[in-house]
Amino acid sequence: MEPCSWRALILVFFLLPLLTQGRTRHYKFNVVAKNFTRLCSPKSIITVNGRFPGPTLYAREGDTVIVKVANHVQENVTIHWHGVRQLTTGWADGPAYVTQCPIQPGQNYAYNFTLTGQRGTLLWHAHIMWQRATVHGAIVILPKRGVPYPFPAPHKEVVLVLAEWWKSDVEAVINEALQSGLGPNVSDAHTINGHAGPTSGCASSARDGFTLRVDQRKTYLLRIINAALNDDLFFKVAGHLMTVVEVDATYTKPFTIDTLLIAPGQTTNVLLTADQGAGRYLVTASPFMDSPLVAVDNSTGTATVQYTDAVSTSAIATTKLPPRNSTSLASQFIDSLRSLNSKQYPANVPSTVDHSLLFTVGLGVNPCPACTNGSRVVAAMNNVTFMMPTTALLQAHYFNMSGVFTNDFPGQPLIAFNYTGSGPNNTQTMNGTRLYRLPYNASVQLVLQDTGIIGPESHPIHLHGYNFFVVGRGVGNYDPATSPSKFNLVDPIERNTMAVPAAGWTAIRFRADNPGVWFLHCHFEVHTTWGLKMAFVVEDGKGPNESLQPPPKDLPAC
Ligand SMILES: *[C@@H]1O[C@H](CO)[C@@H](O)[C@H](O)[C@H]1NC(C)=O
Ligand SMILES: *[C@@H]1O[C@H](CO)[C@@H](O)[C@H](O)[C@H]1NC(C)=O
Ligand SMILES: *[C@@H]1O[C@H](CO)[C@@H](O)[C@H](O)[C@H]1NC(C)=O
Ligand SMILES: *[C@@H]1O[C@H](CO)[C@@H](O)[C@H](O)[C@H]1NC(C)=O
Ligand SMILES: *[C@@H]1O[C@H](CO)[C@@H](O)[C@H](O)[C@H]1NC(C)=O
Ligand SMILES: *[C@@H]1O[C@H](CO)[C@@H](O)[C@H](O)[C@H]1NC(C)=O
Ligand SMILES: *[C@@H]1O[C@H](CO)[C@@H](O)[C@H](O)[C@H]1NC(C)=O
Ligand SMILES: *[C@@H]1O[C@H](CO)[C@@H](O)[C@H](O)[C@H]1NC(C)=O
Ligand SMILES: *[C@@H]1O[C@H](CO)[C@@H](O)[C@H](O)[C@H]1NC(C)=O
Ligand SMILES: *[C@@H]1O[C@H](CO)[C@@H](O)[C@H](O)[C@H]1NC(C)=O
Ligand SMILES: *[C@@H]1O[C@H](CO)[C@@H](O)[C@H](O)[C@H]1NC(C)=O
Ligand SMILES: *[C@@H]1O[C@H](CO)[C@@H](O)[C@H](O)[C@H]1NC(C)=O
Ligand SMILES: [Cu+2]
Repeated sequence: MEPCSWRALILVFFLLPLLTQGRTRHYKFNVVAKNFTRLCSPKSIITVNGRFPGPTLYAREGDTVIVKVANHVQENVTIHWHGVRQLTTGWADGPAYVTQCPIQPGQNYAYNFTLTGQRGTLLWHAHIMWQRATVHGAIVILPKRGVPYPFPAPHKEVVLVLAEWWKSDVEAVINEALQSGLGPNVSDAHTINGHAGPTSGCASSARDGFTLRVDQRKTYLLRIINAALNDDLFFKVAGHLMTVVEVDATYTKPFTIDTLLIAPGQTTNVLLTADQGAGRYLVTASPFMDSPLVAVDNSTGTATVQYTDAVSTSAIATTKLPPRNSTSLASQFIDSLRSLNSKQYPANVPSTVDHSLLFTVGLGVNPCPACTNGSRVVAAMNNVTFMMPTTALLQAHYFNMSGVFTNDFPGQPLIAFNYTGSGPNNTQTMNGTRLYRLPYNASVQLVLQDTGIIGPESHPIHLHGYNFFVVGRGVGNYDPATSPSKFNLVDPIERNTMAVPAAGWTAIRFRADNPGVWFLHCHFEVHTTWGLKMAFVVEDGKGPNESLQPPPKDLPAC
């Protein structure tokens, strides 16, 4: 053979696959305690590498990521890569007792996964107890090398992590609530990149706060993440509009707004052009809560957009905060979201449905003689308050262990009632570790229906291992006879976390093409703790790459 053909062969069989397959990125996450003094009431917090928020994980679509997590604290730890599909690698997903036993003090575990078919912003966070309050950070997945964004290239990219800060230890907060049977204390501050901002009452100094420096007329890509535990947040930049281009690592049809809404676990990428006069502009993160019964942290987290030519002592331009109960503003934002649905990034919405499910989501009240009111607030899906097992569900599934879970999670409510009305007189729930089984590649339609038990409330529901399409949404009770006629099966938004509206419903569709055990839960941590969670078991397929991989050798044991 001619030497040049050899070279061509080397290119085709060796170099090209290397270029397109993506590289392997190694990260080391040391979970350590840190005395944190920047915010009000200095305290010891659990962090990754001593940082709050934690380090940003950068990769490209197609890359394999290996994160070695070493637990140097006294608590059990797990890390979840929120929104990463984890195709056949459920062992690396992270929720404690769902896909793995915890990494115990002194132990290590290497999370090993490949970023397939996703690009954009996601987040990682601890997935055990309330640890994710301080153990979280961004995941930035850049497009494959040479592939442009489907929007004008920004001058710079900036990660903005929104979170909640408690003066007390967070585990003490939830433990106190579990003892009393009542709701936990609300947080004391909202933060932006680990700062509460000068006006928050929770800052270390009058000059505290994250500052985003911008050049006039330049455009910035803001990668906004809501890492808060229990609060939906409105986000604004005084005097500026934002163009939404991506949510949960899927591209959207661009639309322009002055206020965006972001629920815990969601991410939103926006383009912001510095098109105002040189100056300083306030950035705000303030709560959205349209259920009057629910206590919420009313504080506003703030940051500053500062033009390079602005005088750093100049007055800051402020903005009118959205009312915390503004359902209309929230709905307007959610209704504006559409998948990009281009030739390159199509919306592959399942057009037929094999499993049509309706799950109620909401609260309940169970007897508790030792509690303050003789009862405790719990939460449930289809009236099942999920009990965490002491063996990981994925292990139990893979090794055919009996006695850990049952396969009888109800696909429909066992008792139908006026879900958004004053509700059943009996508000008790049942305990269970019940899962719902799906054959490989089944197409699923799931309607999540809020209940008015105790009071209606919005719930940001997150599905692990999948993206889903939000095909419909409405107020009141879902009506199988009339509601589907309004579904959008063309360009619905594709994401991994979406809010079920208070006293309303949301319908999602997905194809069960990822074998494993996948957690579905409210991303308000208080509701997850109370039992608003369940899991799907997705069986293996018959073809190559359609089976769950064997567990890694260093998978922690219980
Ligand atoms: C935090 O401060 C306390 C009291 O000063 C000290 O005992 C502890 O060792 C410090 N912890 C860390 C992780 O630095
Ligand atoms: C990560 O997973 C891949 C594919 O499953 C495997 O080939 C590789 O050896 C793993 N790497 C480590 C460090 O475990
Ligand atoms: C919760 O708030 C109450 C009332 O302010 C306070 O007495 C209690 O100590 C707080 N609990 C924790 C764990 O911070
Ligand atoms: C927050 O604001 C609402 C509405 O103004 C009010 O009803 C509520 O009591 C406030 N909550 C707290 C914890 O301050
Ligand atoms: C929102 O709360 C304010 C009081 O804080 C109240 O006047 C207003 O009616 C509420 N709006 C809605 C839509 O509930
Ligand atoms: C618990 O009791 C208090 C008064 O003791 C009452 O205000 C509150 O509504 C009760 N909460 C629930 C959830 O029953
Ligand atoms: C579990 O059961 C399935 C079906 O009976 C079988 O194919 C599989 O090999 C079993 N797995 C283990 C680890 O025993
Ligand atoms: C359900 O309850 C709501 C709120 O009370 C009420 O407006 C509605 O008419 C009820 N629906 C039915 C079918 O009874
Ligand atoms: C609840 O109890 C009331 C009073 O006993 C009764 O009128 C009503 O029909 C009951 N509602 C339901 C949904 O059972
Ligand atoms: C929920 O389960 C409890 C306990 O089994 C039962 O008493 C109650 O009627 C059920 N409620 C609904 C709405 O299914
Ligand atoms: C349900 O589980 C809780 C928490 O483990 C327990 O306190 C309660 O007694 C259980 N309820 C029933 C009806 O088994
Ligand atoms: C840590 O996890 C192990 C394994 O599940 C469990 O036995 C132990 O009780 C946990 N420790 C704490 C402090 O929760
Ligand atoms: Cu919830």
